[in-house]
Order: sequence, then C-alpha cells, then structure tokens
Amino acid sequence: MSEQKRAFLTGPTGQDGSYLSELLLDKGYKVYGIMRRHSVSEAQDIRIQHLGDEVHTMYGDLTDKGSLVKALKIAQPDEIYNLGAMSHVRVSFDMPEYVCNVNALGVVNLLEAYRYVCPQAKFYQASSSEQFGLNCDSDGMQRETTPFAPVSPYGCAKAFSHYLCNNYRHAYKLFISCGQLFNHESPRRGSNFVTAKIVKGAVEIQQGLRGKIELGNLKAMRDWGHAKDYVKAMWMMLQHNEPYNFVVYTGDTHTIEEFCKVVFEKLGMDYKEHISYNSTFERAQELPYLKGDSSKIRKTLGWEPTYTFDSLINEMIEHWQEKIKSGCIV
Ligand code: NAP
Ligand code: G4F
Repeated sequence: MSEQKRAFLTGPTGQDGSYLSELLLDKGYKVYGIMRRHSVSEAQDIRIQHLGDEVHTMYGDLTDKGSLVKALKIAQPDEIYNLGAMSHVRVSFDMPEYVCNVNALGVVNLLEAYRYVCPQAKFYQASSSEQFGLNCDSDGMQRETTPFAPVSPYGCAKAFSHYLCNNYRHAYKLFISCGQLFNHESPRRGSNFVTAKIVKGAVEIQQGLRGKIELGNLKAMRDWGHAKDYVKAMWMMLQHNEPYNFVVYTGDTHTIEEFCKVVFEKLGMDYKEHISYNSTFERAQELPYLKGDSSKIRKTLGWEPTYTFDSLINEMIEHWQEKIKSGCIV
C-alpha cells in the first residue's frame, strides 16, 4: 500500500486554501497548515471549520521564519502550497511596507525554511496575473514569457517572489512551480473584492436591506474563474514531472459594469438604479485590462475550467441569498 501523502499550506483559511484543503483531503492527503491568531477566535478558521480536525493547523506567519521551520518539521510535507498573502490590491497601496514584508520577504522566509527542512518536497507559489500589469505581447495576450510591468505594491511584491522562486528552482534544483493565476472567485470570496461585493450588495438590495452599492472603476476588465477549478490547477502543477510556470485563465473577459448588469438582471433589477460611484474604491494606479493565454497548462496538464461566468455568478447568488436569509453575513 502506498504511503499517505502529506501537504503543507500557508493560507489554508483563505478562499483558495479552503478549497485546496478539501481537494487534498478528498485525494487522501494528510493536510497541515499555518494560520494566524485572530482576536475573535471563531473567525480565524471560519472557511475550514466544516473540515473539523482534518486540517492540522498550527499558529504561524510568513513573517516569522521560526514558525515556518517548526511547522515544516512537524508536517514533513511531500507538497508545499504557498497561498498565504495580503491579497487585496487596493489595500496594498495603503500598507506597502506590510505587503512587501508578507508577500515578498515572507516568501524568502518560506523558501529558506523549505530548502533546509524538506528540499525533497514540491513547492507551489501563488503568483498572480497582477504581475503582468500594463504589459502584454504584441497580440494583446499575457503568457508565461511576457515580461512584468506591475502597477501596485501587491503586483511588485508578487513579481519579486515569482522571480525568487524561479531563481531557487534553478540555483538549488528545487521543484518549484508558479501558477500565474488570473482572478478567481467563489461563494468564499472576501466581500471587499468586487465580485462578492456586487453579489452580496445586490442580494441585500433585493431583500430590501439597503438601497445602493458604491463602487470605483466600472470600466476595468477581468476574467473571473471559479476558485475550485483554479486550486485543481495548482495540484496538477505539482503532479507533473517538471517544475514550470503556468498561466491559468478561462478566456472569458468582462467589464465590472457587465458583471453588475448580469447579477442585477438575474435578480430582476436594473443595476443603473442601484450603483453609485465612490472614488474611495479607485486605486492610485489602475490595471485596466488583463487577458491571458493559458494554452500551456491546457496542453501540458490537460487543465480545463468546469465553471462558466454564468454558473459562477449563479453559485455566488445562491450562497449570499442563503446567508442573508439565515441572518449570517460572513
Ligand atoms: P485570501 O482569501 O485573501 O487568503 C489569503 C490567506 O493568506 C488567508 O488564509 C490569510 O490568513 C493568509 N495570510 C495573510 N497574511 C498572512 C501572513 N502574514 N502569514 C501567513 N498567512 C497569511 O486570498 P485567496 O484569494 O485565497 O488567494 C490565495 C493566494 O493566491 C494569495 O497568495 C493571492 O495573492 C493569490 N492569488 C489570488 C488570486 C485570486 O483571484 N483569488 C489570483 C492570483 C493570485 P487570514 O485568514 O488570517 O487573513
Ligand atoms: O476584485 P478586485 O479587488 O480584484 P483585483 O484587484 O483584480 O485583484 C484580485 O485578482 C488578482 C489577480 O489578477 C489577485 F492577484 C489579487 O490577489 C486579487 O484576488 O478588483 C477588480 C477590479 C479592479 O479593476 C477594481 O478597480 O474591480 C475594480 N473595482 C471597482 N469598484 C473594485 C471596486 N474593486 C474592489 N475591490 N472594490 C470596489 O468597490
């Protein structure tokens, strides 16, 4: 009988970490992860509470190398998934030093702990399409070879950690794959990201709990996949025999305004009557456009998304309708 595989996650309490934990448990892995202490202890692991003790959590933080060394020694992982990050782009303008400490120097800490404690493990780095920033190839697409031109502290810190992972892969012959993932959403998306903010707000409007939603730039374009499909891509990258960088993208791009229109129409309302502009939600520099080419992961690993723009929105609406009906809004 083959031995049970062991996985270690940073960020198991986040949107992606919670879905990835479920996927790994379904596949028979023993799952370990670090989580941060929260003053409301019921809130710190709300997205994985339904998994009970199956995810072995330890307190730790990417900025605390000792906690990473200790956690890796306990977990003895075959696979490491580095999903922990301050993941909000606009907030990264408010706290640039912090975002660099967590998303850039935190990755140095984890890579060093990995290199000394368990270099035989495979390592996944949560890179981002935000790294591409304003740059694209002559055909307008962003792919693994497209040079970076990030336009936010978040994008700059993620670019640094992406380059460092590539450097460690070659310098120390480590199995490190980076997933350059475009936006992915779900019912578990934090409600200060634009999709969840719109869906939650529109459901509250439909139920008479509020009158409008205040948003920033409606003209920006994004490709929104489902987090469940994207965590499958992460796992597939670590099952491959070679470490690579992979762009993950569905190929269905929409403006924020189109997203609003579809959500409100599904709820029998006109978005124009309920959306107002608030400059607070603009960034110091906007990323107006993202368009990826995910042919490498589709050809090499056979990855395909199973959700569509429409089925993603339906699932998010159903989730928020149930939550709000039950009086639970987190
Ligand atoms: P998320 O929901 O914000 O989850 C982030 C996770 O990181 C949470 O578990 C959070 O813990 C943890 N974390 C934050 N600061 C930390 C620190 N200092 N030390 C250790 N853990 C820390 O983000 P997500 O959407 O799941 O994204 C997962 C990863 O993919 C992130 O690295 C993100 O930047 C990247 N990414 C996301 C997308 C996307 O569209 N979702 C696209 C490309 C890349 P708490 O629960 O305590 O806050
Ligand atoms: O939902 P967002 O905050 O996501 P953003 O900035 O694209 O970042 C997400 O995707 C990245 C991958 O490309 C990840 F790396 C990152 O961790 C995160 O998951 O904003 C999307 C768009 C932006 O153009 C923003 O300006 O929506 C626009 N927007 C308009 N009004 C708003 C709002 N965004 C937010 N969060 N809140 C608004 O009120």
